[in-house]
Amino acid sequence: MSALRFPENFVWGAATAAYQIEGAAHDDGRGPSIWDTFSRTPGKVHQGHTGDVACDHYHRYAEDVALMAELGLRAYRFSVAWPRIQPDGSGPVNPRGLDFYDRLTDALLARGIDPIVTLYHWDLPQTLSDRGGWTNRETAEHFADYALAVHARLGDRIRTWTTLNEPWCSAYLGYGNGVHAPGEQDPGAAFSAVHHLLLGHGLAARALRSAGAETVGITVNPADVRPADPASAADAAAVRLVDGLHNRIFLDPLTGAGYPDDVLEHVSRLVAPTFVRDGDEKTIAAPLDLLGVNFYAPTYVAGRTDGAGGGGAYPGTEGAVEFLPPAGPLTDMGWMIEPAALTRLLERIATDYPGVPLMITENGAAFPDKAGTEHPDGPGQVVDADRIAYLDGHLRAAHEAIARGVDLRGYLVWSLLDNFEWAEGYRKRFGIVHVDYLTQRRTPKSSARWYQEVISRNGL
Ligand code: IFM
Repeated sequence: MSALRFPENFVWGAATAAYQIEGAAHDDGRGPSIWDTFSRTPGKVHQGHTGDVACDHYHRYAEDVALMAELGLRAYRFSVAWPRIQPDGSGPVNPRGLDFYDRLTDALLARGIDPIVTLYHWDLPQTLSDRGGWTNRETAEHFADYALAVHARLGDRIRTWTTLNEPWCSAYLGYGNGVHAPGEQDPGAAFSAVHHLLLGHGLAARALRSAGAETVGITVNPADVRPADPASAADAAAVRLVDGLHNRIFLDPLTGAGYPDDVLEHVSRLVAPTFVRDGDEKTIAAPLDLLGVNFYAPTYVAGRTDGAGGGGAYPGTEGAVEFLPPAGPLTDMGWMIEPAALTRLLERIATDYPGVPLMITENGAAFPDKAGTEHPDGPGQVVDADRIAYLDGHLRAAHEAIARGVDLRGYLVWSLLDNFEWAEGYRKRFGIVHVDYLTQRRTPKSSARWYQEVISRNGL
């Protein structure tokens, strides 16, 4: 295959999230989050794994930043743990929590790595959850205060701020099917959470911009929703419904179009959307400098009229929509590998929501690679050809989107390190760097060395 070069100044980096790597769950005044509670609830997380220690990044950040520099990363996307900054989610700011991100930011900048901050990657302070979490409008207001507190400390050094990571997951998995914290199963709560997450984004984005933030954005995980049978009208209707509940419910209001009528009608069948107040849609439509896109796999659906569809995580689709079992080669998550879906998705976003620069803020794959004390591929080696193939395919797909005119600014691999994969615990490994959880030893996998080459060549 011929060489592919990415645009000059294309941002190459990696991403992680606080609860998944930091550990130090009780250090320096950190308060409890919904993931501390959820992971301690029997049956919720694989083998009762928790983020108490994780990759111990809180104590090993300097070593990890050195590794990033060795790999040539130009950017590093990390999230700030709200409960470190405000242990109860509101009120006094904990300076020792901010100190950690201050040290991390300085370490990154000293190595020429651009920090990209995510303010919320799912670790809601437990106290706020006890008051309703994202179903309570006050959480959105507290989120803006918290964003300002972080900006007040780091705003002199951090250029790129993203508010939420994947609000779809927070709302539908957290409050809809309950597979994520806080584990509620209530369709009305899921939609109320969607709205308050978006409102929190809008309030925080406005506050950050007034405080002088240079680049303000949000990260979503939009779906490339495809029909099982392209000729079927029922399947087309299922695509439209799932697209509405996954993509348009977020992207339309974020870009100023307000909630789509068909989506509001669907929501109204499950809950009266009284949580949407006058002026909210305007707040949510705060100008976006960057839209982060997290992508892993496409979604294939079929329309059912016999009430036999599973409905998946989408409230109100039970019986009417069947989510097809993933086909073809799968990752260790059981997710399909179809890079062309990424090109389609990026093109679609660029077409339907023009004018917003895009960045792939997560893309990667879990594979059960082994190292160290387990089954070494050789001394100090973790050979992960399957991950390289996945990343190579998706980078080619991203390049194709750029060639078709999409304004794609960068690519951040998920993830730098193997880490706590939420309900799956530590059994799923997404890292380009292997973590031995017994010793905390880091071993760059072959994919890390491959990625290092990609970055140095600015292409494939
Ligand atoms: O690990 C997660 C991450 O926290 C959010 N996006 C998807 C990843 C893989 O499931």
